[in-house]
Amino acid sequence: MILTLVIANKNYSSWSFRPWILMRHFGLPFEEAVIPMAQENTHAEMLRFSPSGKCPSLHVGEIVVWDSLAIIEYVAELYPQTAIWPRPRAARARARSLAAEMHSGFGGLRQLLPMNMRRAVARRELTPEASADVARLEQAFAQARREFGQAGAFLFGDFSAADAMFAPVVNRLHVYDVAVTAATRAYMEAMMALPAWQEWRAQAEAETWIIGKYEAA
Ligand SMILES: N[C@@H](CCC(=O)N[C@@H](CS)C(=O)NCC(=O)O)C(=O)O
Repeated sequence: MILTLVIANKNYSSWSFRPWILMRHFGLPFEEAVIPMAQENTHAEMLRFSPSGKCPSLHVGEIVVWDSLAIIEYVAELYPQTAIWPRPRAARARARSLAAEMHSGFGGLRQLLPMNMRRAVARRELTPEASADVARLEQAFAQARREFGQAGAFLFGDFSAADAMFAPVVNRLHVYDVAVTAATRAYMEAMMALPAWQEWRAQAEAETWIIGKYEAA
């Protein structure tokens, strides 16, 4: 069984980063294909792989799964021996709640601070909406770590799907030099030290596509 993950630019595609870091971290074998964004044929190319016309999508034989969270759930089903979601039910419920909250929310932060893996660290002033998102993020991180994460450095102790969903947010907090608590910073450092993170980042840095709207100072 070959899994093929179709993703967009590693430098910019936050939605692609989530399933990719999850699958790579857990050592799940997959092939990948990259469709660069903002090209003349981007939409047509993306439509060839997913009816949503977006990346990421996962292809397993005849099965096509699109949307980051659906891909993560599909992979969790495919590899039940791997603790992709935390094992204890209460922790798993919280992890899924946080993943869903990330998937549907934090628009102020996402709009102001686009993921940009190779951006040099430089502060950007936050809008009130982005500030409110950062406050909620820090509250959610602290609460998960306090209640479920004491045994490790991640939200639920060991790295899980919840951390994968927040990986792009960690990049944003870092490269836009957002002021965060020491506890959030420690969590960010643990995320950025992951071999899978380092690998994605190195490959993002090697890309030559530049998308102006995501690069504005
Ligand atoms: N809700 C979707 C969002 C997917 C999405 O918006 N992907 C972007 C790339 S990060 C995309 O494919 N945009 C289309 C384009 O750039 O033409 C998910 O979670 O996967």
